[in-house]
Parts: sequence; structure tokens; C-alpha cells
Amino acid sequence: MLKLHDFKLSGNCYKVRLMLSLLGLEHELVAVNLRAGEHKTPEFRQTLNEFATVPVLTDGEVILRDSHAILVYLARQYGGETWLPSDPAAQAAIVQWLSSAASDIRWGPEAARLHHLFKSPTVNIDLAKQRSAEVLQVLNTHLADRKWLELERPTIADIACFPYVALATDGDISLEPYPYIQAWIDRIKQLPGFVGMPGL
Ligand SMILES: N[C@@H](CCC(=O)N[C@@H](CS)C(=O)NCC(=O)O)C(=O)O
Repeated sequence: MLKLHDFKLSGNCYKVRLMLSLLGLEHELVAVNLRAGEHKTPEFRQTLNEFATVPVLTDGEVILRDSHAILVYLARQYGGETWLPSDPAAQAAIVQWLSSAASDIRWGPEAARLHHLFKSPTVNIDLAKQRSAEVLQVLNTHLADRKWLELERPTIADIACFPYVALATDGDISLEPYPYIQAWIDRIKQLPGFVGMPGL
């Protein structure tokens, strides 16, 4: 049985919950209390993730940390050619967006949400706002003449980028100036098997 070590308010965990649901995969959720530091115990580090973060997915002997690595695994293991095709150019086109999710979006809207919702002292909010404006503008322009980020269909590129973009208002960043992003968010919400999370 697939098992996800999870935190309900984490957008990175939500990426995995969403993918599991879109693929119709049965799974068990194990709630990890981050506020109580349950992810920082020696046991968690030794058996699940030495970096002490969630999500962590286990599937039999396979133990994976990092939402994007987990998306890759689920897409290839259970999704055939649909969500991450094996064609090298198509695959690389999608991986570009996994990188954008882990960099531009991470340091933009994800950081702004950390600041506002979780009062994280580590965030430079002015920089996070500036980076949010930059990445949201790029995304809006990219989506002006296409429905999905790559391949003219939903892929894990969309699933990786969607949560923290759609949750931008949690970080006090309005999506009003970005109509093409808003239309893309609505399209993702219409996918069969879509599930939401608090804030969406
Ligand atoms: N690159 C990782 C980031 C994982 C991450 O930072 N998870 C956060 C929750 S969204 C976490 O576990 N934070 C706990 C901590 O930093 O103490 C991913 O995409 O899964």
C-alpha cells in the first residue's frame, strides 16, 4: 500500500495528494505534526528522510522524499505515458517546470505564503514579492496561448507548479493581474479526480 507522510497545510504534500487522486491510487496518509517536530526525530531521519521534511512516500521497498521526485515516480510507475512520457524532449520539457517549481515558485509565492501564514522568520518578504511578480508574469505570458504548461495536455509540470501559484493569495499576492493563470487554475480544478486543500 502506498503511504504518504503528510502535513495537511503543506503545498508540497498537496502536490502528491493531488497526483495520487488524479491517478486514482489508494493510499494511506500518515499525518506528521511539523509544529511538534515529529519530522526531526532521529527515527524519522534514519528511516524516512535525512533532510527531515515532508512529503515522504513509501511504496513497498521504495522510500522517496521531495514532492517532485515523488511526482516523477508516481507518473512513471502508475501513469503510463500520460503524465510524464518517456520521449526525451517531452520529458525534459516537463522537468524544466519541476525545476521552476523548486526555484522560482519556491522563492516567490511559496516563500510569501511561509511569511504570512506561518510567520517564518527566514523569509525576506520584499524579495519574495518581487520574485513572485517575476514568475507569475512569465507564467501568465506562457499560458496566454496554451491551455497546459507543456504537450497540450495536463502533465506533472502542471501539478508541480499549480499548488503554490493557486495559493498565492495566502501570501497576500493577488492573481487578479494574471487572467491566463486564473484560467489555467480553473482548468486544473476541472480535472477528473481533482481534490483541493485548505486555501484553494
Ligand atoms: N523540496 C522539498 C521541500 C520539502 C519541504 O520543505 N517541506 C516542508 C513542508 S512544505 C517541511 O517539511 N518543512 C519542515 C521543516 O522545514 O522543518 C519538496 O518539494 O518536497
